[in-house]
Amino acid sequence: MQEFKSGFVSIIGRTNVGKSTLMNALAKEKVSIITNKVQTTRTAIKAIVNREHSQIVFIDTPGIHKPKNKLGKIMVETATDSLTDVDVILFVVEANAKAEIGKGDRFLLEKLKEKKRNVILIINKIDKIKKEVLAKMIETYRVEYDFKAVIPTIALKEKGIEDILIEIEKYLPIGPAYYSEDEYTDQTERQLAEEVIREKALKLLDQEVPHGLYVEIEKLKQRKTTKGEQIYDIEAVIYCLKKSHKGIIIGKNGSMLKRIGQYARQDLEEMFGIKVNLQLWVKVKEDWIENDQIVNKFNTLSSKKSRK
Ligand SMILES: Nc1nc2c(ncn2[C@@H]2O[C@H](COP(=O)(O)OP(=O)(O)OP(=O)(O)O)[C@@H](O)[C@H]2O)c(=O)[nH]1
Ligand SMILES: [Mg+2]
Repeated sequence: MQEFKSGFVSIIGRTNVGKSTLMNALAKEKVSIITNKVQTTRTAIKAIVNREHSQIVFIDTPGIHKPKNKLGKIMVETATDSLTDVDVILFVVEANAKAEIGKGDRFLLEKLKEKKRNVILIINKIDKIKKEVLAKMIETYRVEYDFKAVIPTIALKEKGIEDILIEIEKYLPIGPAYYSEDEYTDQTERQLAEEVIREKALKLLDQEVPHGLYVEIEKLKQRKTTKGEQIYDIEAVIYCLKKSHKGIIIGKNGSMLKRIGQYARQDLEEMFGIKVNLQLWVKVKEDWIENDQIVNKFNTLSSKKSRK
C-alpha cells in the first residue's frame, strides 16, 4: 500500500510572474486574487490540495520587488520567510525572449542557494516565447542551480499543472493530512471578501491609487429575506491614502464605486454560493502604508497555522 504523504510548498517569484494564477490552477479554486498589475498579493495565502495519496498545502506569497514603503518591506519579508520550513519550493519565473535571469530572479536564486531545499523551477507564460528560447532559458537556469525539476507552464490555461503535482509528491514526507478534506484555504470568508473587493479596485483603477488601498469588512452576516431566501449582508470600507484618491474611487456620481461593487458581488456570490448584498464605503487613512500597526497585520505567515 502506498503511504500517505503531506507537506508544505511555497510559491515564490518576482511580482506579476503568475504565482497566484498558478496556485489557483493547482487548487482548482479561486483562493488568491489575480490582476495584471504588480504587487497584487500582499500576504501569505494557503491553498490546500487533496490528492489520493497526499495533501499538499501551497503558500502563495507576495512578489519580490524593491520595496518603496513599510508595506512593501513586510511583503518581501513574508515571501522570503516562506522559504524556511517548507518541504518544496516552487520558484516561478516568467518566460522572456532574451532567456535572461533578471535582477529579482537573481536575488531569489542567491536566497535559494543559502536554503538548500527541494526547489522546482517553474517557467511560466511560455505562450509568450518560442520553443528555442525556452530551451535556452532552461539551460541558463540549470547551470545556476541544481533544480529537482524544471517545468514549463501556462498557468493561465492550466497547462503543466499535473506535472507539478506529481513532481511535488516525490519530495513530501510521509505523514497525515494537516487540514480536513473540505478545507481549501486557511483564509476566512472575511479575508476572501476583502481580497475580492481589492481585486476589483485594482483592476478598475489606475496608477498609484489601487496600490494605496486596503479593504476592511465591517459586517458579514447571513439573513433570511421576507421571501425566505438566504442572503449575505456584507459591508466594507475601502481605505485609501489621499482625499483625491477617494474622489477617483467613488467616481462621477458614484459610478466607479458602483462598478467595483457590482463585479465584487458577482464573484462573492459565486464564491459563497449565496446571494450577496454588498455595501461599500470609501475612507481616507493618510500614510497607513507606513503605519506599523496596520502593515504588520499583512505579515500573516507567523501568525497562521503552519505545521502542527
Ligand atoms: N500570457 C500569460 N499570462 C499569464 C500566465 N499566467 C498568469 N498570467 C497573467 O499574469 C498576470 C499576473 O498574474 P498573477 O497571478 O497575479 O501574478 P503574481 O505573480 O501572483 O503577482 P503578484 O501577486 O503581484 O506578485 C495576470 O494578468 C495573469 O493573467 C500565463 O501562463 N500566460
Ligand atoms: Mg499574486
